[in-house]
Amino acid sequence: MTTVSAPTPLDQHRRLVTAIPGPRSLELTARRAAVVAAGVSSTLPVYVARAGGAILQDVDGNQLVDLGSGIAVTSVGASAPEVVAAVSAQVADFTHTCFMVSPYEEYVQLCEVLARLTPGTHEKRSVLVNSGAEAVENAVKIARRATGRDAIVVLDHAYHGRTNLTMAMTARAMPYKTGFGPFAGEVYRVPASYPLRDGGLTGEQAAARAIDVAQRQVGADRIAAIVVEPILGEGGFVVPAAGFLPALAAWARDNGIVFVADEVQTGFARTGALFACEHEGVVPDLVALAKGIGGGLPLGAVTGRADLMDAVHAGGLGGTYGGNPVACAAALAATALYERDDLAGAARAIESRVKARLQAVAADVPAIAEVRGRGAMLAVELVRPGTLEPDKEAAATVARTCLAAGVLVLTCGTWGNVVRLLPPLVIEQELLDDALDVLEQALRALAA
Ligand code: PLZ
Repeated sequence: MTTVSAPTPLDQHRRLVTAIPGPRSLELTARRAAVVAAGVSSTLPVYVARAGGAILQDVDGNQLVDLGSGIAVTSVGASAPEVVAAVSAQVADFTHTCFMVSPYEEYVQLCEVLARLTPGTHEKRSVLVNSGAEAVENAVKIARRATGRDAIVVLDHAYHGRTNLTMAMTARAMPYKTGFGPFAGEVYRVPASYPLRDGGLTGEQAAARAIDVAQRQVGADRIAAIVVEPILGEGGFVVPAAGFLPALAAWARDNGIVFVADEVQTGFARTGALFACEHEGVVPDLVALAKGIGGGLPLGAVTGRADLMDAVHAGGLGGTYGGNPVACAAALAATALYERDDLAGAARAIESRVKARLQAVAADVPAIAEVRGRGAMLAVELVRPGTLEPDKEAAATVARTCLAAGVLVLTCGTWGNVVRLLPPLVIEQELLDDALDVLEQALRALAA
C-alpha cells in the first residue's frame, strides 16, 4: 500500500474573522446563481475550504463548529486521518474496476464487517450501492423478489430519499415531492408513533393503530415489506414510544412481511448503539445503510437475512459504482473507528451532556415543546407557547442566530419546526460546550 502524509489537523476552535458570510463566500454565491440549478439549495451561505474533526473552515478563514456532520455522515469526524490515509492509499492502487466486471477484496471485506456489526447473529449477505435512497430501493426490490408480493408499507413522517420509488415512500410533499409525480405505486402509509403528538398512546397502541390501517387498506398477505426508520430522521428526530418497533416487527414476522430498518441516518453509533434497532432489541430482516458507513465517501448497503438476499437471481442487483473501492476503503477505516474508539459510548456521553443542558433551557423557554433524541441524534421541537402548534419561524431563527455566531445547526421535522443536532461523535467536550453556549443563547432569545 502507498503511504500518504496526513494533512495538518485543523485546530478545534470556533473563530470568526469576517461577517458570516464573508466576501469570498458572497462572491461564490453570486457565481453559483449563474450555473448551479436553483432547485439545489444550501443551509450554509458559506463555502467550505477545509474540514477537520468538528470544524469547518470556510473560504474566508472562518472556523465554524459543525453540529450537522453533513447530515449524519462524518460521524468519525471530518477528514478523519485514518479515513484520509485509507482513501489516499486506495486511490493510488486503483480507483475503479466495477465489482460486476472484475471484483476486488475490499468489497468482500466490507460485507464481512457488515455481517458482523449489524443486529442479529443469523447468516447475512450484503449488496453495496452508492446512497441511502439506492439502499432503500434495493431493500424493496429484494423484499418483493423474496416474497413475491408487491405492497410496501411506510410510516407517516418518513423520509427515504429522492428517487422515484423513495419519493413515494417519503411523507412530506414540500420540498421533496411537489410537482415531481407521478410516483411509484403500491406504497401505503400508516400512522407513526409520535409521543409528543399522540395524546398518550403507548408504543403497543401506536403499533396496533398502524397495523390496523395496513390490514384494512392493504391486507397483510399482499405486503412485501414494512420499511421503518427506528427514529424518524428528516421527519423530526421522533423517538417512537417504547414497544412500537418490537410490535411492528412481531406483526411482520407473523405475517411473512419483511421488516426493513432504514438505518441510513441512525446507523453506525449515531444513536448511542451501533444501530438504533438495538435500543429495543429488534433484529430487522434487512437493514438499509449509508451516511456514516463511509466516513464521508458516498456508499450505501443493504445487509440482511441470507435467505431473503439470496432469493434474488444472479445479476439482479448491482450498478456501475456500487461498492466503489475508494468508498469501500473509507468504510473499512470508518467502521474500524466506530469499534476501536467506542463511538457509540461517545454518542451516549454527548446525549447526557446536551440533554442536561437543553432540558434546563426548556424549563425557561415555553416555545420548547420537547427535547428529545438518542445519542448524538438530538433535537428541540419548537411550538407557539402553550400550544402544540409548530413554529417553523422559531426554528429558522435559532438556526440563523447560531450560524451568524459560527455554529452550524440544521432544522428538520414535518413542519420544519425542529432544531436538530448531529455533531461528529469525536467532537471535543470544550468545543461542544462552546457551541451549546451559542445554541442556548439563541433558544433563550425566543423567550425574551
Ligand atoms: N433514509 C432515513 O435520512 C437521507 C437527506 C437530505 P441519500 N437524509 C438526508 C435531503 O434533503 O436530501 C436519508 C435518510 C433516511 C434515506 C435517506 C436517503 O439517503 O444518501 O440522501 O440518498
